[in-house]
Amino acid sequence: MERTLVEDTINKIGETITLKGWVNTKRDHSKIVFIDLRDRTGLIQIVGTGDLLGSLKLEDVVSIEGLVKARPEKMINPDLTTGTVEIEALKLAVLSHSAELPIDMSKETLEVELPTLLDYRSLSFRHPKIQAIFKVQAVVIDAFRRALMEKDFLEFQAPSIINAVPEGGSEVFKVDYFDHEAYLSQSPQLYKSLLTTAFERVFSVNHIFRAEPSATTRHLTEAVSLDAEFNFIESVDEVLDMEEYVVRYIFDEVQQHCQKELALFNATIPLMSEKFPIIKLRDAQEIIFERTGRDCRTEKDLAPDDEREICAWAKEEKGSDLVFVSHFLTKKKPFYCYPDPADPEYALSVDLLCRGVEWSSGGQRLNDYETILKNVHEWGLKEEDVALYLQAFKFGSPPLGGFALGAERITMYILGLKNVREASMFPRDMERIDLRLSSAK
Ligand code: AMO
Repeated sequence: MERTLVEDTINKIGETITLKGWVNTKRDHSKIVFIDLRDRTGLIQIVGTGDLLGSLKLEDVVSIEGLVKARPEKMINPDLTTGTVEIEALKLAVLSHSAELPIDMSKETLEVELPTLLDYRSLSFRHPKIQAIFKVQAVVIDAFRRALMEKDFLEFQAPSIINAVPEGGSEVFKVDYFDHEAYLSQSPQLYKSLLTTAFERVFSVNHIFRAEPSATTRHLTEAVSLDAEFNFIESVDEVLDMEEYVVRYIFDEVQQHCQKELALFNATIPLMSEKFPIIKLRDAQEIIFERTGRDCRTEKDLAPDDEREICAWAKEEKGSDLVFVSHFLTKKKPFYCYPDPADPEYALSVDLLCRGVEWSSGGQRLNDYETILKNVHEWGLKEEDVALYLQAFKFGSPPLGGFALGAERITMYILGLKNVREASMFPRDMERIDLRLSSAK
């Protein structure tokens, strides 16, 4: 008999159907046994005799033929999409046996510490709440793509092995590349910018690698970056408008397609005012000083506490969970950033913060070949390392800008997860490349 999916059972009352899936939970009353069967579309209650279902173990894979019955009014389970029906099991075939489970998968929330959850990643993926995280993430990434395709952007594939370090400094992984030294890409920045000189509008969904020796709840060593870049801009405002459009598009899609998933986490879409507020770094620092007495006015960047504070301010004063912070010190930003002509010590670079953390960086980029070349030297880079980039700007290059959003951070802060590792299927950090490095020694 053809397979029926769990979510379709509610329309098949009175029919005999075949369901296939995993035994998610089991309540054994000896003569009568209840199981919740799980497939990719959800959970459904199956009831059968002890003789038929009694020997089943959790995570066994089964094919069950059964009769779909409407549940009596008082037995309806409002927490289950299939809560109006149950299946009376008639026939059972076990397709695959599961070994005894090392973690209890039957709870609504997995009650294990994060390291254990990651140690048993193949299993934890089967838990409805963990699946919800990656459903939301898939919708976020898909929405990012579609938002930009609707604006005529072309998707490109960025290389992961690169010869230069565009974002500056220390946090790179070196690669032994035949007889040469290469790096894992920190960002597709130089590629997306140079591509605009041919395609005008480009975006990519790609992995970035950061050898940050810090074990925070917000940093991975490999993350998914949602990058966009475009040219013929009149000013940096166009970049911010584009980013705001993309973020709103993402939220709309999550709101539309992830109701069930948001409910599982008791999560809501971030609060948005009519226009995302924008504030200069220095003004943000003044506000933080006024609100908390903490003096960060000489700092080059916002510390985590400052980010939280300025988000609290934006929410209270502007009715927005999102806030753009602009004008970081030019000298502290990468060589390609565009200094504000009115105040060149500060760059037209802009971070987007939401719910207390940075979700993206972006801004206007230099497009004048001579200025870029001058900066390459001033920033201590080797001309030959960025030769391809320079070439693009030598031969005609309109004003440009762009931004990059972190896919894991968006997922984490939409759902209110405590650790960014929960929002990465296979998180890499200082202590883990699938297996725990400390125990692998
Ligand atoms: P930046 O370095 O700020 O900007 O990165 C952009 C966004 O990517 C995410 N992100 C990370 N997420 C998890 N773990 C990490 N280690 C990590 N590093 C970055 C964050 C961050 O805001 N070239 C610029 C972008 C641009 O200007 O277009 C860049 O790389 O959400």
